[in-house]
Amino acid sequence: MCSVCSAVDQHEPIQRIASWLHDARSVVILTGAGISAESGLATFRDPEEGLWAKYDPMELATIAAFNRDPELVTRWYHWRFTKARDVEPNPGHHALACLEQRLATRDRSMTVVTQNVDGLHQRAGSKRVVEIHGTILRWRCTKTGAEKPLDEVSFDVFPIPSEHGGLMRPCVVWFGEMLPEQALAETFDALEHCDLFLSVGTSATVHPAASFIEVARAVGAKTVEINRDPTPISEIVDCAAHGPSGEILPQIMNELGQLDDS
Ligand code: BV8
Repeated sequence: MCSVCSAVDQHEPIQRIASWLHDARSVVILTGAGISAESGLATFRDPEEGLWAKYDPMELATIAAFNRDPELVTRWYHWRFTKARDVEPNPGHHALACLEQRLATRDRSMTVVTQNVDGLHQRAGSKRVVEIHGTILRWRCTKTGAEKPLDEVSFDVFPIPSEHGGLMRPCVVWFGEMLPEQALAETFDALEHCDLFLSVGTSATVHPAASFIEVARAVGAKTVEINRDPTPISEIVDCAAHGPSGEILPQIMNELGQLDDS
């Protein structure tokens, strides 16, 4: 593993990651809540001020919590999507959208596999985004599974009755629920063909997403972590850059531009 960004030379990992992106033919980028932190959205593990400070997201993001207190869980998601709608993608999101465009013009592929449900990658312009934990921007009936976009759901009463005698719930994957088959299939297809894997803004603790790096390593891909704090994969990646993704990703893109010009 190369020296960690904060340890030796802040610039060395940036240069190395940029050179790997310059030569890569198929890139998979796994993102987590950390990439949205600089947009002002709370992560799962950083304490949240205010109303939700007394709740543990790991407890609320479960089918058991919804069945036990559908009003509380519905209000939590209403609060989360209201915040997600009020914020903007940050330079980290935009850097990944630019990277996807740059690779596409060179007939190379890139897939963003996101654990986030906030839709910020798509708002930044990323085209190939796999939402492996679903999205807060679509809701469905618990009885029929019929889905609706957020702006067709009425939030006048909590919990929200569906037209079919059930309740409306967000189209997210709760702990203890299976990930969407299509999303998993697309993810494993991208992983099995990648030669470069980046883990960005995730604590690498939730499965099966936390094990995706092993699939990339098994096919010989180089692996990179860009995260504020060290995680369980920091010691196994080929290169780690620790710091804010909203700063590191644009720096990598600048370095990549210089390689293109050289
Ligand atoms: C499954 C959607 C098969 C909802 C999420 C017992 C029973 C059942 C399952 C399990 C079990 N034990 C273990 C499991 C598996 C379980 C799991 O992994 N649990 C963990 C807690 C051990 N997984 C599941 O249940 C999955 N399904 O396994 O199905 C199954 C089914 C039944 C029975 C057995 C197996 C479903 C997992 C998906 C859950 N849904 N989200 C919602 O969003 O509300 S998970 C949710 O939490 C996020 O999507 C994300 O994945 C996770 C949080 O992780 P991160 O995104 O990494 O966020 P976090 O806050 O942790 O870290 C942020 C990082 O950013 C930090 O490292 C920080 O340093 C960094 N950072 C902060 N700021 C910045 C930054 N980095 C860069 N720049 C910055 N500025």
